[in-house]
Amino acid sequence: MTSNQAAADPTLTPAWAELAALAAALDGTTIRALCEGDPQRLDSLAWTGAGVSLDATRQRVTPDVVAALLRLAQERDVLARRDQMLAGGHINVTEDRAVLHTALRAPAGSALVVDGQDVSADVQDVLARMSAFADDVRSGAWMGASGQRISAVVNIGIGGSDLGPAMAYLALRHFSDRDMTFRFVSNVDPTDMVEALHGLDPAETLVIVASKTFTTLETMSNAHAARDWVVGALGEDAVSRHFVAVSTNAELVERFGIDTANMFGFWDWVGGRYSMDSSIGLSTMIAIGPAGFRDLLAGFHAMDVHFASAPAEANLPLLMGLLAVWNRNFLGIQMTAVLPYSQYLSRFPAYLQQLTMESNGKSVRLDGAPVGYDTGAVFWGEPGTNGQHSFYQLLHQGTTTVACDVIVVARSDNPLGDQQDMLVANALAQASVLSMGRTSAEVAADGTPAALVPHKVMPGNRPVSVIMVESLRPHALGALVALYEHSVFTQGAVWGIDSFDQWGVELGKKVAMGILGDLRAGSADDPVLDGPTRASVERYLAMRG
Ligand code: G6Q
Repeated sequence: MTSNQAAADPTLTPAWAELAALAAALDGTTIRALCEGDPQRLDSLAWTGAGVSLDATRQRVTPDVVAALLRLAQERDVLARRDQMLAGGHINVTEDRAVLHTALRAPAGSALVVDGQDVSADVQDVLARMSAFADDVRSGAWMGASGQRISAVVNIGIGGSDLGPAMAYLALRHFSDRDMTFRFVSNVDPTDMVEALHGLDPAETLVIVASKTFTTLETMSNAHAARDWVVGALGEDAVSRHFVAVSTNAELVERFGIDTANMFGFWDWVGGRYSMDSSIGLSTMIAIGPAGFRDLLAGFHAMDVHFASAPAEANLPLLMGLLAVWNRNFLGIQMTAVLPYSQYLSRFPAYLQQLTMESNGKSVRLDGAPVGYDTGAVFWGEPGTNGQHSFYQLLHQGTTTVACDVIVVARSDNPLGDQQDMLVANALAQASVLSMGRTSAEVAADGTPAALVPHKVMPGNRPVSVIMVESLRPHALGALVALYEHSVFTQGAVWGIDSFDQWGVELGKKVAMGILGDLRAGSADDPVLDGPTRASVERYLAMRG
């Protein structure tokens, strides 16, 4: 083994071998047995940081496992890599870029110079412009072309330019201006656009075209459709009053007809899925106001500071990421269900799907060699209690073990009788049943007929983390998102992969453009089409008529 191999391959570290041995020794030991056997567990497996509490007592781990995971982090230089990221090192190796979403929420005067550029001054400059604009829209000082106040904002973007703003708008709706309507259009399916514009008055609508590149097929098609809608009603001159852009591409923004004075920039060191706190969050800022947005940024920053400075053994994102590595690589768990017990967080699982799977769904290491171990898990989920009445059956009794993140918001912004207690009772009940289960003896002791006993046994032993925040004010949402961001970073650093590129999504886009040419020509003769695709094109052309 060369030292390069050892540096690239986590399985060659002593801690990896130690963890494998610990996993073998724990085989057959249930979470319930671990909890019953260690009354101190609560003290050693629950942590708090930046207002977020992470309770890992229901994970299938012992304090020894956590200690070995921390050694793995050390042997993998995770914290050194974290410091490199925070200092603007080009840790996105395949794109040769810095990864600096943390700079987006650093307080003014943070004095970070990267690649010769004063990053913090740039960030504050854009934030100030966004704030002035958001205030103008909210106060009515910014008017549409016919002098009417803006009452609706339509954000057009996709992927990282949609999921964050759409998730955040729902999550922070309680803090939003209720006199305004916010809609989010992402899909190239024309239905998305048509339904989003339904009932809106172009004279009172502001369209935000959110696209880092300003070339994305879906976004540009939808932006042109919205442009036609506005121009059809108000004339060509209305474009500059009804469209603003969030982009890094001034040239294309201008060509679209948007005044670059109304363009809010960001930088190539902000990855799409890490951009909800950049100017991509303009719709969020208009919805909750600049002060609310600053509170959101402060929450992100509080978790950044925690990640940067808390000791490893009490560092939430580090520990959460390491537990994910344990579940994935040593317990062989392939999926994580995100189960927010908060209706406001109903799009949070979708948001996390991109953050986690686009970041860590990789199968080559930084040095280009194939990984010989599992990387990113599948993330999915739905808010509780709804999920309980649908897919939880599989979580409880299916043959696939799914790790669960149960997210609890302690205080409701909408108290209604004791419904909040009902909600939290359900969250904690699920966390308990998933992890502790119910044995056949316990089921039988309830007087269950013998034939039914095996059907009612709950195997338990599903690893569960309970993540709790006091309330869902913007600060808490920021801290929660940053927790997952840094957990994703930690996993990627252990695995030695590039968590910040996304080459796997490129080829499909290119192939689609080729097929689009065929569909426009109405022909399936293209020799580059593979057999099944040619047949599907023919079937589609016949059905389309
Ligand atoms: C995220 C990805 C991707 C991106 C979209 C939209 O990390 O890069 O989801 O955000 O493809 O790209 P544009 O903002 O350039 O339109």
